[in-house]
Amino acid sequence: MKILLIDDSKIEQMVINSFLDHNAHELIIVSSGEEGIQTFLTEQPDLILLDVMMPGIDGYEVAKRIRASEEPWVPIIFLSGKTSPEDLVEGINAGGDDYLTKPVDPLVLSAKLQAMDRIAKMRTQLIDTTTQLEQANIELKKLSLSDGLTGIANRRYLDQVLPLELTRAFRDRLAVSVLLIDVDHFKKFNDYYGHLDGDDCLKRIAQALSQACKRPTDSVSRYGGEEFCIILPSTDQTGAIKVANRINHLVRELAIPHLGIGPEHFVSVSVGIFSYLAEAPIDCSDFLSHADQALYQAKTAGRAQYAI
Ligand code: GH3
Ligand code: MG
Ligand code: MG
Ligand code: MG
Repeated sequence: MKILLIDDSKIEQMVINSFLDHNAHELIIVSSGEEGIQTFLTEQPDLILLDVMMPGIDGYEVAKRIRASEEPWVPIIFLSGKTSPEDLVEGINAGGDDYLTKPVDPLVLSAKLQAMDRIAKMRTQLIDTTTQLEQANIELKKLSLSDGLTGIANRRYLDQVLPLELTRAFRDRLAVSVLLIDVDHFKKFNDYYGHLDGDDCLKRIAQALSQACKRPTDSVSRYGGEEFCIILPSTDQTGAIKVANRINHLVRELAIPHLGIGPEHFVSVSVGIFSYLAEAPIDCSDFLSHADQALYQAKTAGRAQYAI
């Protein structure tokens, strides 16, 4: 352990120095409270041995200031000539973890150091475990909101985000647009190529959709089997049409053959657009059903296009 001894008495400094097993511990000695706090901050010791009566700020005050600092906890053991129970209580209240009276017995000191070291190690383990758990929780949350096949957000994510976006849009009087995207003749694609190729096709389309969205606030999610949903915050109809055009273009560029609907055919998507102008509150299902009607129009008008 790196031990910081804060004590104004030269004799006490020599005594502690002679007690310590220098193979196991490194000792840093300072003679005042002010210096002690400075050294604590710069050296980051594993343990502090702290005298109470010193010129300048006393040991209690040193302990209080150390505890009030942003630094992580280190054990503080008081070493004091003040021997009453009230002194001990004051030391513990100031943030000390133990209180030994002078003259301190070398065996007692050694045992106390050992005990504090054990506590400090357990604390470190606990912090490590907590950090790992927090990390695992973040991963789990991410997993629970993402689609296993395509890696983009899933329906649960959309269900969480959409109400917030609509509320915010209404509050700030900002437009928000939604695109519903459905793969054309996808049943026939599966029938012709099989489900594995179908899955692969969905992955590539999901990538194209993500690519079509330029703003970090845009969110692409898998809405259902071969249907996707894109929320475009702060975007009016003109902006939404741009994204829809980009989508049709990027999917065409994928050039995934679809011989299930005839020679010379490629996979395409239909897009339904709805733009909400924040004139009145709207709920999620109304918002989406407008886009669904537009999608239906794109389908009946011949697919591979968008409709409003
Ligand atoms: P339309 O152009 O009218 O949209 O025709 P469609 O065949 O795409 O529409 P329909 O909704 O009838 O069929 C969707 C098909 O999508 C049904 C199912 O075979 C396929 N599908 C849905 N989810 C998945 C999936 O996760 N993987 C694969 N491979 N296929 C899926
Ligand atoms: Mg003293
Ligand atoms: Mg469909
Ligand atoms: Mg379809």
